[in-house]
Amino acid sequence: MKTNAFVEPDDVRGLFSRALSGMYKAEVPQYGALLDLVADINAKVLLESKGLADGLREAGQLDRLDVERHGAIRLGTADELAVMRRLFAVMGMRAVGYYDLSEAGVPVHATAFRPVDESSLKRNPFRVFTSLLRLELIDDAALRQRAAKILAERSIFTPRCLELIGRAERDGGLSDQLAQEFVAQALQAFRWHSEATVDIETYRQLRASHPLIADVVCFKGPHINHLTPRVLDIDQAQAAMLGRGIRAKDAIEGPPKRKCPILLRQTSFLALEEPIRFQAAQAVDGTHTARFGEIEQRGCALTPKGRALYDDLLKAAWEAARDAESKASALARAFEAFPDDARALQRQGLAYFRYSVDRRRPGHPRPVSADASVDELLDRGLVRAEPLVYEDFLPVSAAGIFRSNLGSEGAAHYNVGGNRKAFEAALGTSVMNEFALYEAAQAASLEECKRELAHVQF
Ligand code: OOG
Ligand code: NI
Repeated sequence: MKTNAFVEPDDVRGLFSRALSGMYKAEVPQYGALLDLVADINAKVLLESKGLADGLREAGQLDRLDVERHGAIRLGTADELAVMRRLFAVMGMRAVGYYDLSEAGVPVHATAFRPVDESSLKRNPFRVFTSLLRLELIDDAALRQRAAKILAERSIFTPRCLELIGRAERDGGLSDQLAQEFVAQALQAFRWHSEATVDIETYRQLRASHPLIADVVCFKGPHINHLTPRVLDIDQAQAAMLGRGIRAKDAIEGPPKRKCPILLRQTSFLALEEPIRFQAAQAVDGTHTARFGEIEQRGCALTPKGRALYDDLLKAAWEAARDAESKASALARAFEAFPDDARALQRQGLAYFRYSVDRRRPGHPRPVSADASVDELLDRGLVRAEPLVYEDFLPVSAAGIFRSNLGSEGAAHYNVGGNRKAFEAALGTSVMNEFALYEAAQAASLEECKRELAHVQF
């Protein structure tokens, strides 16, 4: 078979993301309502702010907005994670970043599967926050072994899904028909199961250890637990959610509202209580909460220096705040120390940018030397700088999202720290470094500018 007969991984990802969204809409109607709400707000914001619309269009962000979303799953075993990596690779998604959530009392570590090339991100930046349960954090040895045994007995991928992953790896891609089939089969691993694989007593014991452990261990598969569209104004969205009677989380995670958005701001509505049938001689009914809705606003990616400042200010705000209300004002106060205009962020090396030759200003008499600094190019108006969008996640925010959706039992403390080595051993490869990806994108854009400026006759 010729290579050009294969569907592009970007297109497989597009198909999968659309199919997953359709499935989740059918399973959780509130998600559909949330998509409508976000589409309304985005249309309104774009209409009201021509500057924002132009900026997004130029940065290639406008077209991807309608298809942009992330989801999350929680896996139980190293094998599940290894196969999930291969499944996502068929869709052009790689594991980026390591997130240790144990520090925040959640017994998992995680990565984000996402596209990494600029052209792929522009097409469809679908990402999946993928956690792996750390069974070693269950104190009770008998319960730990029980959980491991239950997990070892399940198989979350259909045999045909495994076959098609192997086929894609062997042949280097999938034909149109096989790609469609792959999407349908892959989807099975993400669907909801209203029947538990355990009896209610086992469920309760695992739940008492940590609600997340019950969520991972007691079901046939790692049901997608939320899908998050990208909104252009999260404060408006939060107000609109409350206005439509959606029980949103009380505070927005991440940085406060700013003129020049950074990183990621997120809010969610609470998990649904869903009827579950438990195993027993005579099936027993109960409930479980796992699935929820979330929206997010994305801002620019920060350098390690910018990120360190963000982490410090967030910590200072938390220490200063006594309750939810004072948290919002403490956050706003703390972040006064974070420059809030693009040029200052650029000059101080706090954020990443994509540089492009500014063709709106004709007539530059002096040639540009190959070693001209970015500042010089910007000051002379030869290049423009667009912030690079943050494509990843924030561990403190993620922990807040986990906590708000797992129920009140989840007040565990683990003092073990992360274990990236074990995570990467399970994954079967090392995770990519997100800073290196932004750095490379920024450097490539600057190189391109210099190449153009060396040739262009103004
Ligand atoms: C994942 C929570 C993390 C986010 O947006 O930070 C996440 C989960 O609850 O499984 O999705
Ligand atoms: Ni999320």
